[in-house]
Amino acid sequence: MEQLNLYGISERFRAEATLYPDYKLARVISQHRGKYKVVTEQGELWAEVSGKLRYDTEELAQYPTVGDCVMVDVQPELAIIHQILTRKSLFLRKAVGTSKQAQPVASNVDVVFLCMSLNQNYSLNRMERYLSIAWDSGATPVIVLTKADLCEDLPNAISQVEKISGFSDVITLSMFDTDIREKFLRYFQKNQMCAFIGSSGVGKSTLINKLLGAAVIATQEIGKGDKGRHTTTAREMFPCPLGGVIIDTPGMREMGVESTDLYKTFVEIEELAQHCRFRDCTHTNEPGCAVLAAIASGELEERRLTSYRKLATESGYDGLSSKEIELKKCERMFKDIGGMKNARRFINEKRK
Ligand SMILES: Nc1nc2c(ncn2[C@@H]2O[C@H](COP(=O)(O)OP(=O)(O)OP(=O)(O)O)[C@@H](O)[C@H]2O)c(=O)[nH]1
Ligand SMILES: [Mg+2]
Ligand SMILES: [Zn+2]
Repeated sequence: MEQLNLYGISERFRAEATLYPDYKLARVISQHRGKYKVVTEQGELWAEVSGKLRYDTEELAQYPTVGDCVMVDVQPELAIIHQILTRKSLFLRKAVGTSKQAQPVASNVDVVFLCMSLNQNYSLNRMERYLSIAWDSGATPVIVLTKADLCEDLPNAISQVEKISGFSDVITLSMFDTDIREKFLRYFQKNQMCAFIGSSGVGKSTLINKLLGAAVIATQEIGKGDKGRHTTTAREMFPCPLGGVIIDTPGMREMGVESTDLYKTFVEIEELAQHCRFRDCTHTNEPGCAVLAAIASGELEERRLTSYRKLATESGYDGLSSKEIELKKCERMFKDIGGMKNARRFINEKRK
């Protein structure tokens, strides 16, 4: 049972699990294109959804996601997921491409840390939008201001944010601080799940590594300046030595905020990207990248990809060059996560 305990399974889930005596309780800790990594009392295993669950499932949102407690049948090399236990919360985002279906991002989150850096990423409007959906999602939002070392007028920046923070706490930090863990201690409790969201490059993974007390997650190389790239490409869950569990998420784009402007301007790249092996493909050096393959075959001009990347950067990964694009991105993100309210209503109906 020890391994599983690290991943914070509350009594409520353990009680529900007893309804399925033929299966073992497990938690989904990461997701890689249709395959899941789950942790059971015996340790980590790859898992797949059972044929029946797949057949019975009409909506993407009903598929397992990071944070889910699931009932599995453990086979020698693989676990088969037969049942998802009732979700406490669910973050949804709209799927990339033509399908309008909402896709689950993370489930059962208690506290969501809304991260914004105190340099180019700073935007009060965006934080207001973050807050409005986070509250709506059922998780408790906490504002995290990163890269304090790069801020020229820190007292002013903080006081501006405090004016819009409402009921949320505001934490200000720099990766060079020595008291980071102390600042977060109160949010990490046994069986509690925390998720970090925010634009790419604001320092989410850097911060999580500090909280974990080790460089567990890869972070952007300092001075690499390639801001269009996402360092974190998959949602992943880590047991936190301070108590509870942490979910790291990739930056804005993965949260369903890819710009419609980009989509319309670079239709052919967006189309090609649907055929990349990895759904978070950055078209830089990934195997099975359809965009790079198209360049190699002459179907797509390299100049086109260069231009696409440049605009992607400008339209919100880190900078704020176009307020309008940023606004749209936020609206989308919040609409997606707002789907949570419906999910909760559905769950409550089901319980009655
Ligand atoms: N100066 C300064 N740089 C920081 C700070 N925190 C993070 N960085 C740097 O910012 C860059 C991005 O950090 P990451 O932790 O990879 O950012 P992320 O939010 O996880 O980005 P994605 O995974 O792409 O969403 C890295 O080069 C970090 O070293 C900070 O407090 N001060
Ligand atoms: Mg990251
Ligand atoms: Zn690609």
